[in-house]
Amino acid sequence: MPLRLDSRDPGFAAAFADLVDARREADEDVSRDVTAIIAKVRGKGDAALADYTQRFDGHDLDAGGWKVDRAECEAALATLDPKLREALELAAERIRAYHAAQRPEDRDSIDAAGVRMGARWTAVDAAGLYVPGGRAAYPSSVLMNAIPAKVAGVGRLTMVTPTPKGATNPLVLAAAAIAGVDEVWRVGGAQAIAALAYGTDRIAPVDVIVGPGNAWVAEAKRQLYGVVGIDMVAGPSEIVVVADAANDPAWIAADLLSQAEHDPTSQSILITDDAGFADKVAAEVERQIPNLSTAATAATSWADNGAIVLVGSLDEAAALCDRLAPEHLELAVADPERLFDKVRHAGSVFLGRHTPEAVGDYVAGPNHVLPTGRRARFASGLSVLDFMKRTSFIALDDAAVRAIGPAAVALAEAEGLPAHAASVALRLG
Ligand code: HSO
Ligand code: ZN
Repeated sequence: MPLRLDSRDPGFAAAFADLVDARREADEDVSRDVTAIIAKVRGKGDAALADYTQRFDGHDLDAGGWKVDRAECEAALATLDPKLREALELAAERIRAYHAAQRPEDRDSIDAAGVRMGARWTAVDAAGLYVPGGRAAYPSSVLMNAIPAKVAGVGRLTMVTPTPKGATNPLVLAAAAIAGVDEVWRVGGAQAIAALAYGTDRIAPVDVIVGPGNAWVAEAKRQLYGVVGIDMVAGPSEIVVVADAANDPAWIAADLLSQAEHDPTSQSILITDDAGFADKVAAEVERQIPNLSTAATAATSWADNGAIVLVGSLDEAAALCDRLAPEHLELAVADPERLFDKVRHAGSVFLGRHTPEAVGDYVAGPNHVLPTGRRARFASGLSVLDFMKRTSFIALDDAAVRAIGPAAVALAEAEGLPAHAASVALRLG
């Protein structure tokens, strides 16, 4: 049974605080293993990769192939069910269009003192995309990670993916072909992240690594942050649905289950102002679960981490949402704009009854890689900016250096840095 809270109950504040603070992220202590794996890949390169890949994935890289070549990706695309291909292409087009509008403007201006200054945005030279093996190998995530890199102007986009016993997911390869991934390597785990960061004889190093992965992959990204840039460390998926009684309970139940089915540690929360409606949604969830091929996962997630929060008025919902700072927030209410105006912390917001979160997972356009675990307080979804950096620039002429230089000299002297002072003072004549 999911947790049930009522904001009018005396114990609500404490119970809601517990819900906000509940940690769902596994504290697996993999850091020592990962440190050792990184050191070995850094020292022994491809030999270490071959060794780990044999051991962890049962794949012999030298015999079975290091790379999935371009032709294999193109073949996966060519043999795809046409309806699926169309769906992937529609998704890719919409994701591309949305992210193209994110490309930042350069700045270049001259102020009243005659100082020219500005900033120029450039893409990183190379990016690495991690794609997990097994159940979480989502083609949609390939599009969501790869397209912003390409739109940013990244020159080389390298994908790594474990191929247990040599098996690759054809949908993932087809998505890679559509997104314009330049190369695909059959390596995974922390060893693949280390290879991307430091490079090996075969795999050229990249500058930024993105993409979801298991605890080892996440820890490797954390440890290598600084050697390379990373997107963020993502936790289990989550959704908060704010719904009034005018909704169809079946729709709302399905929305809650759409994130519950991702992982047993995922979290789905319903906030509503109508107890009868809450009961109907809860009953619908139970009715729908057995029909899902993901029933076991969804049932565990809903029972262990799910919650229904009753409020006296939906006006209370915005503040509660901000406390949860959820990855996804659905506002299935008569006037979603009113609530949306008040919400400040959420990864992505889905407005109105006809906007299920799952459209955002696939085809709407905005990125589905979003901050989880309350990180929406300070972080944003993946964007083209994750693959770009800003170089500022300054240009002074004689008049401009005379206008602001003396203050620099004064500060340099105060900091006890005479060479700094001289380099400016000499230009003041
Ligand atoms: N909801 C997931 C993304 C995803 N859903 C991929 C389906 N496929 C991220 O929060
Ligand atoms: Zn999803």
